[in-house]
Amino acid sequence: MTAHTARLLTCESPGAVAIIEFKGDLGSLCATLGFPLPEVGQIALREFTGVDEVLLARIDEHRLHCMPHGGPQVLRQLEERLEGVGLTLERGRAGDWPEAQDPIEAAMLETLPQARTRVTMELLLSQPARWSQDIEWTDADEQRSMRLRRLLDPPTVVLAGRPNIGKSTLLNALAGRHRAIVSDKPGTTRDAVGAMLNLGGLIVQWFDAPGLRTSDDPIEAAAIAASQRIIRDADLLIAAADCDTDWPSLPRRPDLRIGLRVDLGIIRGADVSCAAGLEEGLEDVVTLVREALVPAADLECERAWDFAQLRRE
Ligand SMILES: Nc1nc2c(ncn2[C@@H]2O[C@H](COP(=O)(O)OP(=O)(O)O)[C@@H](O)[C@H]2O)c(=O)[nH]1
Ligand SMILES: [Mg+2]
Repeated sequence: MTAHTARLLTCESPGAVAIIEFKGDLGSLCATLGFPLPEVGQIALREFTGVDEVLLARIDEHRLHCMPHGGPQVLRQLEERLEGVGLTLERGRAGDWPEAQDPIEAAMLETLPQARTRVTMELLLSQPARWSQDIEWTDADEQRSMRLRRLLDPPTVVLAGRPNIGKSTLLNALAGRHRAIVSDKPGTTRDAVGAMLNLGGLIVQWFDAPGLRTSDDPIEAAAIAASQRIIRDADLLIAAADCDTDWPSLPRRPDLRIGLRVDLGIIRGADVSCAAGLEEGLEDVVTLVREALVPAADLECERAWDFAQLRRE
């Protein structure tokens, strides 16, 4: 039996400072942990034996906030030290944000660490003010909210087309560095090769993959099966062709068609064309793909975004 509790008020992801709230008989707790208890209203810098220097803020008679650095290593050590004296570090739940004005702000703070781009961060930060207005939710709001979830949960984009038409070159040009294997020999990219790309504020997981084909070689057949799975599960399926090759046959209708190596000739039926090897037309590709997943109109819309399925709770 313990007369105290310890609860992590800050979120799990690494931050500059973490806050742990101690409650209960603080005098005996501090004696056990080996540092003097600050007076009510006092803030003190203390050595948390062998772990870290912490700020202690005595909120009232029975509450003490302990603020170590917020790195995972420090927290782990501190948690072990607390377990050594029979205290379990409880985890905060959404809504436990002491600085939040209301549940929406608490949910926003909880979600903020998932934002990987400035666009997403700014959109999240603007939500509490939007939710504080009278909102009449429409189906359009619901659908926009679902599309905007892609800002928090990177969608997969698959570029499928025959070998040797410049798919990997496009991925490399978009990534701004060499990730995929680029080669003159058809079929060099055996497995689907992926990279995380920032497409104008939207992070996507981009793969290139061959279209439907068969092979007697078991390794090649396994690679084909893997790329078929990626094609099937893609959030956005893009067909690729150049002027000399046909559009690939795919298990479903592609969402977009991109023409590659357009410097060698016009590609009929393409929604957009580029010459990635010459760094030409890349911005048009980025805009069209971003637009297909998260339209600019959704980003510019000033209505509230249900960023954490708050209306279903
Ligand atoms: N002319 C031209 N050649 C390109 C372009 N992009 C790629 N290539 C060349 O096309 C060949 C195949 O490219 P790669 O990206 O490996 O094709 P993948 O098999 O579809 O991934 C390589 O020799 C590239 O240098 C381009 O925009 N124009
Ligand atoms: Mg390739």
